Amino acid sequence: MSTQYEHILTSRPNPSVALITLNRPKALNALSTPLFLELNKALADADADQAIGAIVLTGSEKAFAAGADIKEMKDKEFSDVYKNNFLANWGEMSRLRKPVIAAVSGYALGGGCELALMCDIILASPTAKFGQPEINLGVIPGGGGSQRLVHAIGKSRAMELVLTGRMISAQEADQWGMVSRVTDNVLEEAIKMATDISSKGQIAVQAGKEVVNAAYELTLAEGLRFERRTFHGLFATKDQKEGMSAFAEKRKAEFTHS
Ligand code: CO8
Repeated sequence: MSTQYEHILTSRPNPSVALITLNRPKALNALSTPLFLELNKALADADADQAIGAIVLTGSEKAFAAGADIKEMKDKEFSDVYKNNFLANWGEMSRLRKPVIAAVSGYALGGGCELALMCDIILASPTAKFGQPEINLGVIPGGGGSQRLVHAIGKSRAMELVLTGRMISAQEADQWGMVSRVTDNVLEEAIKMATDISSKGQIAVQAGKEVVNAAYELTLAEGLRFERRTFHGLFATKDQKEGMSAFAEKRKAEFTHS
């Protein structure tokens, strides 16, 4: 993780956790194409690094990200965005196999809210504000918000956010089930959670992520079958033998991710 970036910061709070911080403070971390190219590279590197078990994505105190960069978008024409498939590579996050935890403080608006929704777990600080204000710009969400919000908070609430552009507080997002929880030390808690996840067998963690995400795509019967087959498959791993033996022998499991 030694690559130098202009729009993000990368670090390792500990050897098993990658921390990526969006870093365009003057623009409230507005998401631009150059920022996404860097973010995609940092995410792919962390995903490929065998020592890393989980990734934390955060912004600043004031903004996780205040949306796609409106100044970059404002003069684009249909022919540009269609021909160049604008935003198509902004969703790389959802192809990662390792879990990503969003630690959200301040504004998570438009593409910022959608980026948080692409993560596997969202932790929010009490200052977090979520919203899809694209309607005020004459457009609609373009990074998955209209779809992922329906799954996360239901149609009526998703429709309200998309059609009014209203911002909701961390507390409301919590009540609506959009975030895992609200916590004062959001980054610290996210790193702690990522460290905890990294201490599990990574094959089981990746399988857990895969089966939960399958619920978005499959019918209940297909999802249950996929979960059971994946569960069966884990009996081929050393981590299953170690985890269950350790329980029986009343000791802590030493997973080898194999
Ligand atoms: N794009 C570009 N610049 C921005 C953005 C943005 N989204 N948000 C803030 N900035 C800039 C401001 O222009 C300002 O720059 P400058 O100092 O040069 O004038 C600086 O950040 C600080 O912003 P403000 O002065 O406005 O700060 P305030 O504290 O007064 O207000 C707000 C904060 C309420 C967050 C306000 O900045 C705001 O409303 N921002 C725009 C929010 C928005 O509409 N977001 C949706 C954008 S459209 C979108 O996201 C489409 C999604 C596409 C898919 C993405 C896939 C992941």
